[in-house]
Amino acid sequence: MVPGAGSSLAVSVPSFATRKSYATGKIPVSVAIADLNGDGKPDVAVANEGAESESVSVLLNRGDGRLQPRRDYATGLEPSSVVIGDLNGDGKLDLATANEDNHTVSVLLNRGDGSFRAKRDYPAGFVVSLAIGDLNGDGKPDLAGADWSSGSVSVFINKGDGSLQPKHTYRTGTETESVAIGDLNDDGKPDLAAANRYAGRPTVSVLLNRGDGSFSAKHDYAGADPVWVTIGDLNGDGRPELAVANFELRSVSVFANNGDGTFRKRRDYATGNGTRSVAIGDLNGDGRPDLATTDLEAEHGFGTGQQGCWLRPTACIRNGKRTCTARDRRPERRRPGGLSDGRLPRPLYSVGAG
Ligand SMILES: [Ca+2]
Ligand SMILES: [Ca+2]
Ligand SMILES: [Ca+2]
Ligand SMILES: [Ca+2]
Repeated sequence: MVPGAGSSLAVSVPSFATRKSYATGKIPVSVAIADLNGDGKPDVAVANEGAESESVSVLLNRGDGRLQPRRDYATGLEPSSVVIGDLNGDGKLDLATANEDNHTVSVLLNRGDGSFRAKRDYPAGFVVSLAIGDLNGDGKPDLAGADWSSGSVSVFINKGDGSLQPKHTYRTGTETESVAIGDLNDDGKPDLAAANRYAGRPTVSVLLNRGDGSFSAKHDYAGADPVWVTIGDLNGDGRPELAVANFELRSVSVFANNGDGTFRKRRDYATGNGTRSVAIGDLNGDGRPDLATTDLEAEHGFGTGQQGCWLRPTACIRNGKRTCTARDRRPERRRPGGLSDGRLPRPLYSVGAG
């Protein structure tokens, strides 16, 4: 709260109505929100990685905040991440997914009414999450993918018509889980940040844009247990920070920007257990950005080889003082506690920073 001092900002403690659930496909793991049919109301796209029904569910807004029943569109196998952007420049927002199982990116172009044409697939490597942004400054959004198995970020430049050039790969660290796009050194060109989880050397990599959508060699910062990175100005100096979720350490790290795209040592803030993703937004309307995390609570222990876990979303809101609310514990999803190859379970949901 900021009483007095001439403040006229309307400030309220954030609160949320009881959830309303809508059916998606099997194992919905990633969600993105934007106006897909051009009626001015935000719609929802969800990646469903459930076996034999891999798809994106599109749920159009009825206009009153409720959503229409889903319509599903086939993607590649095991889509773990969905992003939205106008890839072919027709003014209608399109979809792209990263597909872990057959190592592709699927692009689905909007027919113009919020329905989508059949996918087109591009070879991608083992990309586990995607970010979207215009990396080469031609006005058409491009894609960046975190490649877990090769420890790199793959950049897919848009040819302009929604088809993608072959990927360019940039070395990051080991076990790259997440990538984010934002202008980190204030030259007007979007840069990349990547979270590299490998326990032997957890790092956050920063790669600056050379200006043409190619990237300079990485600069690494020591991370804690980095599995997700997002970019946003947290201290109001106009230069974006990095906010990083630490899966097993119940924390998020904030790396403050020195102003030139280099970053200070991280500062860690406590969250819930199994923090899988983090987003930035002004949750209470005071004009200052807050952080929200998804925390997957491991009842039977990730990495122990035991079966089953319960996921409990919690919201940790930080804005001067901290409030944490834990919603009712409920079994959401069961899957092996540790994936056989050591990778993490995907997030229950992820939230774009807008
Ligand atoms: Ca809409
Ligand atoms: Ca389009
Ligand atoms: Ca571009
Ligand atoms: Ca830049």
